[in-house]
Amino acid sequence: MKTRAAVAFEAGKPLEVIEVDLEGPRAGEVLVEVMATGICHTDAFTLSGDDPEGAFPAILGHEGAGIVREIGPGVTSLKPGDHVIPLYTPECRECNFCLNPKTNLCGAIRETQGRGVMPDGSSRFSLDGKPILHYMGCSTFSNFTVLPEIALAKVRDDAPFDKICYIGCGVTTGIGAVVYRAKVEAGSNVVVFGLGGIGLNVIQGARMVGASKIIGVDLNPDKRELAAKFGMTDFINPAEVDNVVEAILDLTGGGADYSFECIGNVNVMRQALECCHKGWGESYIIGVAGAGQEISTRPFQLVTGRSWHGVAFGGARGRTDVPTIVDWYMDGKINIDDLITHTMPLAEINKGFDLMHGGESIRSVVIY
Ligand code: NAD
Ligand code: DAO
Ligand code: ZN
Repeated sequence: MKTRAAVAFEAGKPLEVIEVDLEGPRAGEVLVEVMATGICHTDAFTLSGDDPEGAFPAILGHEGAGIVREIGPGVTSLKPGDHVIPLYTPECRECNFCLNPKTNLCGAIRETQGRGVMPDGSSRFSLDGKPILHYMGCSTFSNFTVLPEIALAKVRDDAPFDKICYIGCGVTTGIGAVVYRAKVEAGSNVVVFGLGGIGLNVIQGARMVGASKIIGVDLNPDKRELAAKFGMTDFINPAEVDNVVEAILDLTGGGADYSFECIGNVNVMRQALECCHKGWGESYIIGVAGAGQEISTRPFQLVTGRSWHGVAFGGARGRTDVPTIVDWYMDGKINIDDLITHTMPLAEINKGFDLMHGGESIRSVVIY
């Protein structure tokens, strides 16, 4: 079939919205009509050429929601008409990662997904007979896409696509880090570095579990108002204090129970560890640092009971946990609407990237 898609032909160039060829689903695969997709920093990172795994031409996009239109042989858990959210972190429920309760990183299709192809090693997208690569196993910047069955979460069919697409990455990454990975207890002190599309979701996750103090740290004072609406109780602008770590130790009476780095800055990662309470404070790295960068601290920080962790996709097991997060949204337990600051048709997708680079949007969503 033909489908309209925004194709990344080259690093550093705008996407081109054109018609491409899409082969139907093979065994274990599913054809999905994408109804809406968010535009995330990771798409921009790959498009910039800085992503060591980035390859071109490719159809980017990994934060979508849509409807199953056709299933390939052997697919048993989905049928045409089902509403789904694509998962860049799949859940096969059989590999040694999925069988270990300590992780949400499924290993079943990791190698081919990283190369931009389906599990059988080939691409379903092409133009003039030449393959176009998939991206993060999702390629939601195409109106129709093909995914493995294990990379789709089936969700309720009364949830709006233009909001729940954000659960495909940002919402789950932030809220999940609090709920599934750190398992923050009610009454905890939480510090969130970076109040963007991820950090604001960490904040609302912390509020949801009943954290008592939720401190937001951001260089941009304009983030204060929105973060307060999502549950932030205190704000620190690093440019206005002598020492961020000291300021947090003072505010918390000794340090954070939990901290989350949501920027991708290795210097801030160190601050996030060192603002933790001696004896028990836990720091979680969510931000993705540039290729080749390294973190450092004095080992005595760890000897004295602080611990350093990282988390991908909020520690969520997509097929199991994503439907629950959709329920939280539909039940009014979490706010997505106020984070979606801009919407646009596919033809204007490059505008969404410009808004992100200009710091003007939290999330732009393309509605097909
Ligand atoms: P964003 O740009 O919307 O937000 C970053 C915020 O950090 C901005 O508000 C900015 O003002 C602030 N900031 C920048 N430098 C700062 C500093 N030195 N001190 C304090 N504040 C500072 O980004 P986002 O979409 O929220 O993404 C955050 C990070 O999370 C990115 O690195 C992204 O790649 C990563 N990410 C990780 C996962 C995962 O699973 N681990 C998933 C999605 C995104
Ligand atoms: O299993 O080795 C692996 C890779 C898992 C991918 C997790 C990616 C998380 C961070 C990237 C940002 C996502 C938008
Ligand atoms: Zn698995």
